[in-house]
Amino acid sequence: MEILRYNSNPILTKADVSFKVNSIFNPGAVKFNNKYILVCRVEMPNGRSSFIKAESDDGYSFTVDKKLLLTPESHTEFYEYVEWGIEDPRITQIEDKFYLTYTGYSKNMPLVILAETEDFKNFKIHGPISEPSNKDCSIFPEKINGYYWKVDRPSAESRRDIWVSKSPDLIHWGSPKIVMQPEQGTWEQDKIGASSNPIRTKDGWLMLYHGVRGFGISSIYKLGVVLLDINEPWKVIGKSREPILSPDQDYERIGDVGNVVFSNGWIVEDDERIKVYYSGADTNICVADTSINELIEVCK
Ligand code: BMA
Repeated sequence: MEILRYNSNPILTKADVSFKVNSIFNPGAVKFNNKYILVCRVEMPNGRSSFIKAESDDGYSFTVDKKLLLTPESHTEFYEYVEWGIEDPRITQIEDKFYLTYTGYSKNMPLVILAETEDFKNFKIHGPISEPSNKDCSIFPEKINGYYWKVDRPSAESRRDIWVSKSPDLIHWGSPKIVMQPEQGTWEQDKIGASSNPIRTKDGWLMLYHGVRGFGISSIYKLGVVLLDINEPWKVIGKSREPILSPDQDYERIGDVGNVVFSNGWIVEDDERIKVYYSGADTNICVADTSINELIEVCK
């Protein structure tokens, strides 16, 4: 099963940004006040990334803000952890607040930064919630057994596995547990990482992840999906045996980093259909359609 690409992809490119950027890609996604909100990564001409907001009434046609939303410089007291850029935000709503987890990149290596907002205008930046190297972090949308939980992807030696950990306050994290490691001899054999925020379904937590396999001098990034136990989120109930999206179209094959489909956000509609926001070749923003049921079926 492959999720269904929108026929007017890509929906955003650097031509939609009112000032000079190298690329716009890897957005976090959420619905707020009946609008579709994307917090997009823009790579600036100097090669460092910031975030910009794009808004839409229908989830396909987006208008990009005229100015940046968050920059390394917004991180005053945490600047030394983001000096080389902020990348790949995931957004989770818990009650009235939106929590952004993203990569802070600097000479101190990539690590996870947490920020919160209620209006996508004012942000409270909490700073690093992991040590380096760590990426691909997303927070579960509700407490499990009295704790907040996050999924992330620490790097140790040559290992690139998905882990969960828990927190009483979203700031202090502990009790790490491994969730899954790349399956050798397959499309995901070199590294995996959480893509979307996990969503609650009747069968478990549903989450997109990306898998990478190196070929010669390049790596191919594809998307898979996994179902985690509702009460013990480190337990995998099932996962897709084949990717649900692989680079195939020119806008996924050709760009700054070719042969990449990468997602860090999706939006679930009231009828349980899902818009998966993703980027082709680290260069643009695309959308694809699927549903909770279809994704659960491929995990079983
Ligand atoms: C990952 C991250 C993503 C990027 C992907 C493919 O390690 O850096 O931002 O989309 O590689 O290049």
